[in-house]
Amino acid sequence: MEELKRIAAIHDISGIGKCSLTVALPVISASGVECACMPTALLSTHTGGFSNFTFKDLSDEMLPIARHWKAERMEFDGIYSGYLASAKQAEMLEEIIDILSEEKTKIIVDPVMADNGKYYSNLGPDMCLAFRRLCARAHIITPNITEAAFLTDILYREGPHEREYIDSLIDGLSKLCSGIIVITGVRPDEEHVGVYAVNTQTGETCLSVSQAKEGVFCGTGDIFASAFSSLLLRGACLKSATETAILLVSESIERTVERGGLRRNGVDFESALPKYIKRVYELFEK
Ligand code: PXL
Repeated sequence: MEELKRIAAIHDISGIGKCSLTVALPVISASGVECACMPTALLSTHTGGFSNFTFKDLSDEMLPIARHWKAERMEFDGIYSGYLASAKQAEMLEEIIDILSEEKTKIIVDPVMADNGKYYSNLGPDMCLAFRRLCARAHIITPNITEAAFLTDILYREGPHEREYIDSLIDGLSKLCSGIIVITGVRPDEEHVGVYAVNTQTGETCLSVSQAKEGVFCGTGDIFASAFSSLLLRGACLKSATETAILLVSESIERTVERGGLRRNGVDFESALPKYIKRVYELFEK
């Protein structure tokens, strides 16, 4: 039987809004991978669409957690980072990677800092500089279009995205990261949205899209990256990992649109998980 893989998920916990650890933990578990949680900050809600949210930086806990895990001889197949409290914390993450990683460990960096052409509240260009350094350590990066544009100093463009624009982002990102680059939120035309993935080592590429829905859906980048990274770690090929992760996101969005609830509360990934788990089962255990 296949050995259980373990990912250290290094994200904030936002109590409300279904993003970061509150989706990484269930999605990584549903993918058949153990999820060890290292919270970077504790918030009452995420920072998009809510005002007066509480925010506690947990930087002081992170190195002691990493040292304890190391002392307990915990091994990690993946270290997957998302939303970080500050640029200083991003520098600390480099030290944490040094403590926790081994030869086999894949480093996954989701440079969470911006969307729709703007930085998230509390974050700015210093975060972008820190993420450029982290991307150099990563085997997999999963920026959205805005983050890809900021990281490469290329002008942000709303969709539809021409092929040359996506190629220029990939070209810029491949100077920062020599592994797998996945750009999310790519709109090849008015009707579709999805991701473009490139393995810079093999040249393999994959565009996976679904029907676009009006508006912004919080947390979908985290759902995608959690599923995609887990599936790749379990040995799925780039195409299967991309398509299976995209289906989880698009089905979560469909349920949310049917329900018609507040967008800032996150998507109904819970209703989409049973079908996702069945697909994961078919990929690996059938
Ligand atoms: O999903 C990205 C994300 C994660 N964590 C926090 C956020 C956001 C996006 O707004 O505010 C706290």
